[in-house]
Amino acid sequence: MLSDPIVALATPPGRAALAAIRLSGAGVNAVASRCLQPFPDGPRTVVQARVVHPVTSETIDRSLAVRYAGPRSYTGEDMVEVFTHGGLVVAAGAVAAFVAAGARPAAPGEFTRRAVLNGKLDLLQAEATADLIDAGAPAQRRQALQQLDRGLSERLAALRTDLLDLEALIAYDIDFPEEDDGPVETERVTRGARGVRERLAHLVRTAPDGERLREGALLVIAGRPNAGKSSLFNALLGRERAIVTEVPGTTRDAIEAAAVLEGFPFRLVDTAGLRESEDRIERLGIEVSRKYLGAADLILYCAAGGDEAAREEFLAQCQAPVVTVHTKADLPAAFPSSPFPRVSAVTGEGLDDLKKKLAEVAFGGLLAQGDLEPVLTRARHRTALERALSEVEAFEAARAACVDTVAAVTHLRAAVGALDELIGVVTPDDVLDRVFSTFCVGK
Ligand SMILES: Nc1nc2c(ncn2[C@@H]2O[C@H](COP(=O)(O)OP(=O)(O)OP(=O)(O)O)[C@@H](O)[C@H]2O)c(=O)[nH]1
Ligand SMILES: [Mg+2]
Repeated sequence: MLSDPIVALATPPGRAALAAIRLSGAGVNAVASRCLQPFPDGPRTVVQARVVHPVTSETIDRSLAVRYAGPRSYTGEDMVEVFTHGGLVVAAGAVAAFVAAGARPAAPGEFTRRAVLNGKLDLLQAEATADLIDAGAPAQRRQALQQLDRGLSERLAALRTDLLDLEALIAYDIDFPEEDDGPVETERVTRGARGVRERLAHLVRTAPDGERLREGALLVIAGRPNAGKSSLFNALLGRERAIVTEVPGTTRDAIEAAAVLEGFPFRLVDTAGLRESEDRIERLGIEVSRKYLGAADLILYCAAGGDEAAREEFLAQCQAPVVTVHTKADLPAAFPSSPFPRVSAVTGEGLDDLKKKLAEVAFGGLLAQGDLEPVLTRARHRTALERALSEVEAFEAARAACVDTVAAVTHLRAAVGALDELIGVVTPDDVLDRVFSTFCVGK
């Protein structure tokens, strides 16, 4: 059943002042009124109510309760929200009472899924809701909020309208060819198609930056043994996560940790120092380093001086952009003539500039366009828009080759279809399943 009454704890279980419980669905008032005394007599009025078990009549907590009448609610259905005391026992007991009264425990993301099905949110906004909750860096929050405010949706809706207009223009041409005023109309179609193609291509180009923003940029710290990689890793992270010793070859395995630098999300990876080694474990570690280097969005190379040849050799193998620094800048022997920025994990010298530099290299595209431009943040977005783009290109090619207009128009239809699926106008169940599978229960 798509609208049966569901219940979930919307806040994490554990010691806290309050817990929020949500119920939604047809007949939810009847269910909730069996547990809430008194039950709010009108929508959007908060009442102080006892939560009572419907079978045992035991009082579980004193709460605040509010109800919403559909469609003016988050899901678009009748809803009830109850704020109980927090902790492990109270909220769970209240949820159990609502279940005993006839509500079903909600699946992850089920509230938001209903909001989408009832037209309260489109699919991009639903994804943005999850991104907002998962945001670990301010830049991720800003991006998610912008998407929730329909930044990307509006951009796509405008593209969709233009595609439909183009189709209408051509349909008119098919229906009334004798009224065709010739080259003017043809030019309008050509211009229209080009405009849509360019805007689609522009959005597709934002995908690498956008996906990196959602997932965090993979920043791999590399260099010779003892160069100070683990020390720099710890300094960027702001805590002692990796072991540091004066023995070259200390780090044997890759260590990954999330960090926010200049407001942007990074996944920092400390690696085993690169050298020829007889030690079997160290060799395995160096193998792991190479795998990470292959996947990196960005590499931070720690040069320790006197290893210029090693650095050149290393750079030749890297695909990702490399930022080089001279480590241990506080030591008197620290290569005063080095061409690279100097940093010290001990004194903190150069660290702020390094963070800025890393954010610039990893997220330069986003920094340049500010927060105002919507970007594609998921593979789902990218594949849909790539499909729309190739259909528009196929339309242009078909027209250039003087293919039958009716046949050419099917490409425009297909492009609209790709956008519809992306926005969630028509969305197959398996797409919805995939989007909502990663949601929190209660959202
Ligand atoms: N004075 C000074 N010493 C440093 C600095 N960074 C690292 N060291 C020292 O250099 C030695 C090696 O540091 P690590 O951070 O373990 O170097 P690593 O590159 O991770 O070494 P491996 O894991 O063996 O490849 C340790 O004795 C650190 O205390 C620095 O900025 N200043
Ligand atoms: Mg190390």
